[in-house]
Amino acid sequence: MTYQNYSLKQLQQIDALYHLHPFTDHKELRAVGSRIITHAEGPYIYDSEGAEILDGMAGLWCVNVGYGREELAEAAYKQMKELPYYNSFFKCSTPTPVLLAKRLAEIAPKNVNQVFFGSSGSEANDTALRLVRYYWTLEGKPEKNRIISRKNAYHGSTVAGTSLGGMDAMHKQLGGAVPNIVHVMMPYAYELALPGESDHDFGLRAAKAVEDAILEAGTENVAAFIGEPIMGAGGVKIPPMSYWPEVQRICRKYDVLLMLDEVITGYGRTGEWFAAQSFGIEPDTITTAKALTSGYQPLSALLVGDRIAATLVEKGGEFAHGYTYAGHPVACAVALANLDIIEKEGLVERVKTDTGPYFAKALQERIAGHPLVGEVRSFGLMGAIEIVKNKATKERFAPAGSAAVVVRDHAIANGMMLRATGDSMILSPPLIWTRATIDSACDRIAKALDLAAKDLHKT
Ligand code: PXG
Repeated sequence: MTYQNYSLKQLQQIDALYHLHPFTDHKELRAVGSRIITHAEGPYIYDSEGAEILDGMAGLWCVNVGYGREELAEAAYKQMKELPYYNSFFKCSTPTPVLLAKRLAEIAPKNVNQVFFGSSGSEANDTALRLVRYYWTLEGKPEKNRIISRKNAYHGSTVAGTSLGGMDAMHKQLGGAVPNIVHVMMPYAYELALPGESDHDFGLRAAKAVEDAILEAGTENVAAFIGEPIMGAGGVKIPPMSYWPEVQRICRKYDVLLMLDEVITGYGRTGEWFAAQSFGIEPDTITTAKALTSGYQPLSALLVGDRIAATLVEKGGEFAHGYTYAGHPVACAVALANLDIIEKEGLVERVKTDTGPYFAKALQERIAGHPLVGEVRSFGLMGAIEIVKNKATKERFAPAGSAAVVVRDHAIANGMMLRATGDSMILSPPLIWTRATIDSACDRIAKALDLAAKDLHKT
């Protein structure tokens, strides 16, 4: 590897000179220098100073089978030698996307049987947006094109992704969103439930916000509702179990399509192949990416339900949309090998019956009682730790998000990679974590919380 001829300092200097990073304040980064991750194995990442860090984020919500999987490297190598690339346009196909599409149809909810490939979650959501609006045009209702989304949602960073998403900071920089997308409240009980309101009732009230938005726009104008089953980048916001079935009932009542963004929740994280199955719903589209290849290759798959697919096939003519790398043979080969690993090792079942419940219990017993922690929550192997100044009043430290960064920095220094989103500490580990890994993570997090408490009360 040629990078080994460079010192850490040199790599950081070159990084600062030439590399614009995503979601980054470049002046700030250049002042401190980037953390350079050089290799990884199993649940651990290693940086250029040799530190071993337990990766609580599975890369960026994606490395579900962990690092260092020979099978995936071999699948890519074999496919690259045989056929590194050919397109899926002009009535052509290659073997691996064909087989992957079938495999995805088999594990998806039963009403979902078609697949459109891309290279990223953002691209897949762009496809989804175009597809649902095209669907209603084909059905003779072109005015039915409004999309209802949620505040604080994350659906990617392209123009369509940002427009669908509900992140204020992103909208402010956009200079004009895709028209006719509105955002309603998110189902986050800890902050938004009324005093004395049960979780169940709060879930129904949050779903009612979707109904209100449909009625306000007029049902004849609403194409679809889009949501992450569990909001990820927005801070692992887990809805009450009453929410999704009620949203689905409302969508069906007003003939509004249901679009689920499972870029984070797909492929086992919630203890089912898809969170749609965890919440018992049958969406019209499911956006997936990330863990489809465990991040070893860039690949997304928009899973398309029978209702939309039937219209597209029967009446759609040429759908003038697609990407050069749609159905990339190497990425699809890696995805097939990745699904083999998940299946062979029973990782989805393990999250559901073993590590998921153990993770919830460990967070509750070992972390929730800490004076800095307002609440812990988890579903399968995704979780959050809410940082507060005052447990009883839920008062936060000022400025917003600053305390979580202090916790995160101590966590990383103590060998634990996790993410700070606002005042939430986020965990989304590889599905290979065992009970022992969860225990070790809790040790490191507890220590980081203690050190952060000292710092925060000093200031
Ligand atoms: N939808 C959801 C629900 C996502 O979480 C995307 C779409 C976009 O996927 P691509 O592959 O285009 O990035 C995502 C991506 C974070 C963070 O800070 C989260 C994502 C991406 C970058 C950062 O938690 N999620």
